[in-house]
Amino acid sequence: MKAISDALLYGILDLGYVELSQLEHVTVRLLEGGVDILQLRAKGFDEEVIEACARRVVSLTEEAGIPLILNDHPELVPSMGAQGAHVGQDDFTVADARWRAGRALAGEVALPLIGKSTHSLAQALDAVEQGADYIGFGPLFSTPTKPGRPAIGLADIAEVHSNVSLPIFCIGGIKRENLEQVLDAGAKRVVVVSGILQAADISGYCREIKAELQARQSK
Ligand code: TZP
Ligand code: MG
Repeated sequence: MKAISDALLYGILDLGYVELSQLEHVTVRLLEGGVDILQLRAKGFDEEVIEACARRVVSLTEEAGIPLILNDHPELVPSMGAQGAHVGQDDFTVADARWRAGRALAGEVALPLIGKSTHSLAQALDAVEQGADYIGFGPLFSTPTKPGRPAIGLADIAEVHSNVSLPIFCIGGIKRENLEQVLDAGAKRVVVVSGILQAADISGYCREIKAELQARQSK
């Protein structure tokens, strides 16, 4: 299983953009495109639907050797065979999410990954204190994927990277067209949702972003 420290491109299977009937098809395209970690994000869907979706996707991510993260539902992590959960500022604390996600199944000790959304340097430092495994940092740009959440801009990206040694995934309105600007501001890893999911060629779009992230890393 790929380590979070090796992840550059974080993909999200967001049911706001992906039809339920297309779940496997889109997952395969994302995996072909080289996403290093995949989150299932199903805002407003019932737990039963989320469970059913996770079941459909987990064998694909497992085969690709990348972690599957559930948005908002840490308690489903063990039964779904997912690798972790992602929580927002208004959700569970990291410790609570970890406890819910880590309940042992049949005597096995699970080691869930817990990610936290952060919208400022102060929140990023707090997520470190809370023991998060990685953070999301954004939204850099305003985005219809996260309505009502104001853009934080690019100015704090360098500072958060100087002060936080956890993997930091910049997020929010990132597209192929503005990736260079985001990387110039100091980002190393990104989450791209609508840019990827609305692309005509999902795997090609991912591959281009991944290549740019890798090229920067080796500079
Ligand atoms: N959290 C902060 S911005 C965002 C989330 C979930 C949405 C990012 O989506 P997109 O479509 O890449 O702007
Ligand atoms: Mg949440």
